[in-house]
Amino acid sequence: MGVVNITPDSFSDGGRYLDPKAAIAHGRRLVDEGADLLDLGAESTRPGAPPLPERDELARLMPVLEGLSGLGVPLSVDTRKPGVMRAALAAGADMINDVAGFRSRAAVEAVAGSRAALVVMHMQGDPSTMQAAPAYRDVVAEVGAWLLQQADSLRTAGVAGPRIVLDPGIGFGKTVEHNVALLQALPRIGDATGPWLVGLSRKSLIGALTGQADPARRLAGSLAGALAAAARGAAILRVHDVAATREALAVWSALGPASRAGEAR
Ligand code: HH2
Repeated sequence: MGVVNITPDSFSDGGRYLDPKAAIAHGRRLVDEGADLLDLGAESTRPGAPPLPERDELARLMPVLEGLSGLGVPLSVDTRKPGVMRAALAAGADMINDVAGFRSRAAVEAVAGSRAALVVMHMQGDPSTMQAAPAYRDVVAEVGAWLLQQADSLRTAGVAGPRIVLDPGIGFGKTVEHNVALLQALPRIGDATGPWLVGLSRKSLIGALTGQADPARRLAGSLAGALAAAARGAAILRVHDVAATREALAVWSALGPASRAGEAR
């Protein structure tokens, strides 16, 4: 999943693709590089980000969603707002990615009657305060239970199970230790077994593990993280650097995990 941030303030590429033409060109480039789907986001959810009015989010998103339709890959829309979900679905979005995990009744109602895939992501709190003091008794059990509860409420509203994708929400109300515990628990987080989307590309987790302060220079760490997530069964990797991730995955999958190499002997 290639990331297209149509924002002035995203943590790693804010401002580069705010112009719709630049965002559309970037989306096309990511598909040329091998993205299987694109995730379009018009509101930054970086720690401390202020909320964006719905009309501003729509004004950024819709020209890019329209400009990238017909490209031959599914389009995901990263939004927390029911009104944006409805408009995106009406314009043909194939997936709705809600970093708030469809917490509100209005969000569930906005998507239930569609045929789109739905990403349920876990976040403790909201972006303006989530990194202030994240706390859990047992992060793996709590995140897993919350994701299953949200998936249940979508199913109760009529969403077929195979439409639902789960995401532990790396960096969303979590310390480095919380993020590591969740990634190490994959492919099973508590009682939840996926399918999993993992987004760790360029995040502060990678900065903390490598000492690399500049998000734009966290490629090597992000690739290692992507391979670790793939090895643990992630179905979708949400990444900024599609070509490099494709190359890393090609080598990793040709060489195979140790257990498969053992079987072949
Ligand atoms: N991470 C970000 C945004 N959306 N969606 C899912 N499902 N999972 C993630 O891990 C995830 C996400 C943050 O990354 P980015 O879009 O690059 O930054 P920003 O929120 O500053 O625009």
